[in-house]
Amino acid sequence: MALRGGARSPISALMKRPILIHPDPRLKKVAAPVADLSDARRQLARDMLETMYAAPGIGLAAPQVGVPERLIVLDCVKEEGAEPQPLVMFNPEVVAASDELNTYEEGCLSIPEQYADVTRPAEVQVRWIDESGAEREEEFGGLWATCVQHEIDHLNGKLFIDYLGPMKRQMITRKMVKLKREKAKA
Ligand code: K1U
Ligand code: ZN
Repeated sequence: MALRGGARSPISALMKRPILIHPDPRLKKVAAPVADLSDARRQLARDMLETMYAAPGIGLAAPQVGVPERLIVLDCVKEEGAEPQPLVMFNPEVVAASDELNTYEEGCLSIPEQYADVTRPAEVQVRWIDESGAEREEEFGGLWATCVQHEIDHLNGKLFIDYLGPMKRQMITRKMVKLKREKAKA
């Protein structure tokens, strides 16, 4: 008899996953390309969206939940009551970037409560595989462009603080070490 909601059922509950906090060696590794879209990977993508919305955040990359694979999720719709626009991207890559730059005050769910200005291309063309296995390509601007670049950086072991000077980066890292020590004690 098939077990409803059991281990082999496609119906499984969404699970919020713990987010790794910097410094952590798993956040510094280059993630591996995704070779095939298994049910487990689709479930991971749904869990990541659940984790991102709950945080709350506008993006999340698989290495942030301890999975070293090239998968990101994002939804940059911030207005209260607006229709959500979740995007799931397997193996995302920037195929073109504008010369025009944009500076945005970035945050990171792996570096809580720290923000800094980062300058990146204002528009990017991104190619990825969606959750149905189809190849997609789209141009992003504004916050979407900033966020998708921030998330792809996570897949390459790069954090937004790597764009800052050594003094500022070290100061933020020390704060995070202290935060993790306090969390471990609590
Ligand atoms: O990758 C992450 O750590 C998520 C990060 C994405 C991001 C934020 C800002 C610029 C670029 C990329 C976040 O979502 S931090 C939280 C955040 O920015 C936010 C949270 C609630 C509402 C609006 C924004
Ligand atoms: Zn981040």
